Amino acid sequence: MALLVIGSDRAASFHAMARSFAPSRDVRLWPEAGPREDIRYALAWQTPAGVLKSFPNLELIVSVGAGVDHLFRDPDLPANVPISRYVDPDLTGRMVEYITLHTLLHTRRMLAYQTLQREATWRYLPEPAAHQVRVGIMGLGVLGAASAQVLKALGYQVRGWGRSPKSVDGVTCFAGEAGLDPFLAETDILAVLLPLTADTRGIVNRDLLRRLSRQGRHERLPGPVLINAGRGGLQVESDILAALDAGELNAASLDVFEVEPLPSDSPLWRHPRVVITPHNAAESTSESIVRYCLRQIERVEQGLTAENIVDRAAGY
Ligand code: NDP
Ligand code: OXD
Repeated sequence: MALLVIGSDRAASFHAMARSFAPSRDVRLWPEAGPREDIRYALAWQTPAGVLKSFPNLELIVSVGAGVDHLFRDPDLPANVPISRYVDPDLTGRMVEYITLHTLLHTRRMLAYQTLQREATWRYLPEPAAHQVRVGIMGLGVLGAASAQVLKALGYQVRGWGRSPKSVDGVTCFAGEAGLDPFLAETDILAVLLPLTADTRGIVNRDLLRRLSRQGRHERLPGPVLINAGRGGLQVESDILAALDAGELNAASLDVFEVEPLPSDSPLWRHPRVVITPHNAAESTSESIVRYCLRQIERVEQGLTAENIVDRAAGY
């Protein structure tokens, strides 16, 4: 009944913590897996292709991340083993902070104030009140819905878009292909919290950015803003740069990139209206991840289903 920790740069620390939190449990660290048939559970992130399939008694994969696109890169990912993705209030809270911080940063014109500060210029800039700004959240799941509630409490007009119809208190909800255009047309600040799947890859492209609201382009909010904390594969970076330079997009806060770490020669680093963070919008602590994993294993051993099971067909 061993747990294997595999495929994360924090694997050694997960392994040590799991052993200390559950001293009676057999916890192994890849590649020291021991006899393959012993492995029942895996705590995994970017696993080498084909390895998980080689454990004949694997019963549960726990994803180190809330997103599971990294696991699906393995073409031999065992099809019949459930995947529990990491969902935790600590991670959710951090993402809510990130989305709120960057929404406020752009509506309160902080990039422009930083430029004025560098020039020692004392000047008032027109700023919209929260109630004048429409924030559209693409991906109204665990993280999107929690962010929506806090933005709503700050007074923003909040819209959300997802795959299936939703009802979220105080949020105007749109769904599916048919809902995308009306959603974008009412969005001044687009916050992207989608998973990366076959359907969402490259969705944040020039065409989509052009469909954002044009009403937001008045002196208090000079143009639409993009915040992406979902996955880099959702965005087309050359299109974001072109949209910024063409005035179709006023600014962007990006936490995730097509290639990570973001290469030092990417023009995004030096763009005056782009804020870059190194994929840490919602850092997940090792302790929370390990405790989550052990909880899921306990559930399985009690005959319960693990929580937050990934829908294989949908890819998230
Ligand atoms: P959830 O699975 O709870 O929510 C995903 C949302 O996206 C759902 O509302 C879902 O719709 C919607 N969605 C999925 N596919 C489509 C589609 N094709 N069209 C429209 N909507 C779609 O995920 P979380 O909120 O927990 O996490 C979202 C993502 O955030 C993760 O997948 C991960 O990539 C990223 N992330 C980034 C972090 C960072 O530090 N930058 C940290 C943690 C996560 P529906 O409601 O209908 O299912
Ligand atoms: C995640 C992440 O998916 O950190 O949890 O990106």
